[in-house]
Amino acid sequence: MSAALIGLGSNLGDREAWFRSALDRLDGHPRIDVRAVSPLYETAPVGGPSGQGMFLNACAVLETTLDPGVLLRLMLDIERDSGRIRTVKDAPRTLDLDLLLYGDCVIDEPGLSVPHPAMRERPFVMVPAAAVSGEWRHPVVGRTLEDLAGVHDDADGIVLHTVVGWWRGATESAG
Ligand code: PH2
Ligand code: MG
Ligand code: MG
Repeated sequence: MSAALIGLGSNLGDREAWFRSALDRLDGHPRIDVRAVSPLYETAPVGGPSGQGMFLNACAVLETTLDPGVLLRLMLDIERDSGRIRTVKDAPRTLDLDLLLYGDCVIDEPGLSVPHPAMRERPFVMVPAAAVSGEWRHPVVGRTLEDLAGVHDDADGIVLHTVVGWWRGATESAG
């Protein structure tokens, strides 16, 4: 069993419903358990075309026996089945699922970079990541997610949206 941290983002359609169905599908997989989910945060869009809607963002901790490449392919399938259409970079999307961390693995392959290379610079990732798994150490920089999120404590445009009960009541931190 390995622990994986994933990021969820949506700014099109019923954002919360995309998150719920994605987590249901991951948790329903025989080789994946969803262990913990962060609160939902409403966040201002960073980059991409102007005029796009506000995002919901969250993070979840999975336990899985799938290797990272297989897990990522499943996540991309779920995005596609949620109506995600890839147009320009950072276009509005129904569902974005990013593989942020996989145990303490460091992977740099075409199409698979773990830790996710942009995660530390993005408060809309680090605030929910620290909330769900603050003690997890980033394997490249060796600092905890809580510590790394602290850099963004004054982050503008990150607003707590739903704290408890948005996915089967799972709100416990995985530690
Ligand atoms: N994702 C991006 C680009 N910009 N901004 C917010 N607020 N939330 C996101 O999830 C997001 C973004 C690329 O994946
Ligand atoms: Mg993303
Ligand atoms: Mg993505």
